[in-house]
Amino acid sequence: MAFKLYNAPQSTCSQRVRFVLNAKQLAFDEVKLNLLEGDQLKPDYLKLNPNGVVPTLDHDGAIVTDSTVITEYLDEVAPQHSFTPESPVARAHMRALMHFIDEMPAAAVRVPTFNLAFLPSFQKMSRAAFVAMAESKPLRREFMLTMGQSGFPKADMDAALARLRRAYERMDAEIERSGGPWLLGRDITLADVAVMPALVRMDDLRMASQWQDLPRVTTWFDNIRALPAFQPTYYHGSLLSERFPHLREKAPA
Ligand SMILES: N[C@@H](CCC(=O)N[C@@H](CS)C(=O)NCC(=O)O)C(=O)O
Repeated sequence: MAFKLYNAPQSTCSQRVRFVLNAKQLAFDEVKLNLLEGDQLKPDYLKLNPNGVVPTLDHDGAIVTDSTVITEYLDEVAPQHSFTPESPVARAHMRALMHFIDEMPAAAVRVPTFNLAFLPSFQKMSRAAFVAMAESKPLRREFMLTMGQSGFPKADMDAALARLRRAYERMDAEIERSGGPWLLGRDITLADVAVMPALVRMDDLRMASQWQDLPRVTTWFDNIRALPAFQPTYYHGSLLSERFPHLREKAPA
């Protein structure tokens, strides 16, 4: 089996897929796209992924898109070190959590990410270049235009942080219900992998204090970072603070 992953080092969705590939010890070629330069919007890439986003997996010529779909696909074609529970009820619970994660923390984390990390790059662009870039995005056009070149207003930032907080609380409740240490209990599942990058991102943006009063979540975070697949997934350049020096200079208020 030959795997080629079109992705970006710092992309949270890509990090989910890299984690599963690494945990299953599946060798893969990595094609790194520069998202700020628009590699994901080039015609050849749009033929693979018409959404103009990463990641995209090429498995022996078969193209699979969307990170949660890719991680489920990998668990089907390479069942070693399974991330999917045996029982259909537990599987359904895992998938429901994955939908919640995509709708809540994975979506909300884009607001602090763009405001704190990417905005300075967009502010250097002319208005016309920025609007053209935003309008060329199949999936994120409105998101980019709403952010604009002055960034999301405080109300949007506060709302995103509140949504993230509710996600940490949901994690805490799931771990308490299952008995932990993972969301669904004794074994790590794709739901844990799905939420991992949002917490890594918030930690990187120095906002881990948001879950410090939830010891089940702090233990979960320590546990996932201690797994052997974590380091190869988060190779140097995968954290925004490694890529954008301004993030190292001061912690957000
Ligand atoms: N639901 C998709 C979302 C993919 C997505 O939003 N990818 C981001 C990086 S994490 C991206 O490629 N953004 C490029 C852009 O906004 O132009 C998935 O999970 O694969």
